[in-house]
Amino acid sequence: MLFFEVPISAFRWVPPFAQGLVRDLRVRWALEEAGLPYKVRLLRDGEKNSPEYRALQPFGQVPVYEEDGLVLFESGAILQHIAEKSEALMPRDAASRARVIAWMYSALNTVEPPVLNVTTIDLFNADQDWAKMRRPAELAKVETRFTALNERLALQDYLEAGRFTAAEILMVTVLRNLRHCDLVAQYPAIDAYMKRCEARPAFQRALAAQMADFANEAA
Ligand SMILES: N[C@@H](CCC(=O)N[C@@H](CS)C(=O)NCC(=O)O)C(=O)O
Repeated sequence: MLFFEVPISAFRWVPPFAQGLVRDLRVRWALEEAGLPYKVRLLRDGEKNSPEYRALQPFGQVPVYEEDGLVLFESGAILQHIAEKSEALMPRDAASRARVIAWMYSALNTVEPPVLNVTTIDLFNADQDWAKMRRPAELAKVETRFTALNERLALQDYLEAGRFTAAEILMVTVLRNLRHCDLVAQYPAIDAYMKRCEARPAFQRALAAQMADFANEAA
């Protein structure tokens, strides 16, 4: 059990389209679910590219998680580490645990790439000719994944172990990247799953904390 506040890194401010999506949200949510205290190291402009920060996160990204001499980057790895500490996020049974980890990879490796391709087109390149031509194919890839995920979630409330786990945090934060469009709403089981997970008090606290940091900076 951790009795001290672990530092995590986050951006001091991002534009509104990214607020509520930045990946430190995953870590905040996991720590909230686990009941572990944390404090946030808010990066100043340009600080992500400083040698000091690059020593912690080689790509200059957020989040970084620090705990008693251990420095971790990659939100998936951080979540797995936190989940190993807390049964709230990971079942103890070895087979279930392995399958939760499989779903964590699946969120990051199978679902997130096509989702981000559509998001990148919609949010940054919507006016470009290449984006208009490319979008239907990228959308089709998301639809293929969502059809399968929807079938699974029509049978069960959670991805694995019959309960909320760290896999939900990754899957839901991936799905949130599509909040600018109605794609998730077209898949009733995914939509209900997302709402079920986002209704959790731990998520609400994590989201409010991230948004409060941006609001403080803007004030
Ligand atoms: N795979 C990394 C991705 C981290 C990432 O892309 N973070 C974004 C914020 S959500 C970032 O720091 N972007 C700034 C940059 O890449 O320079 C993870 O999951 O931690």
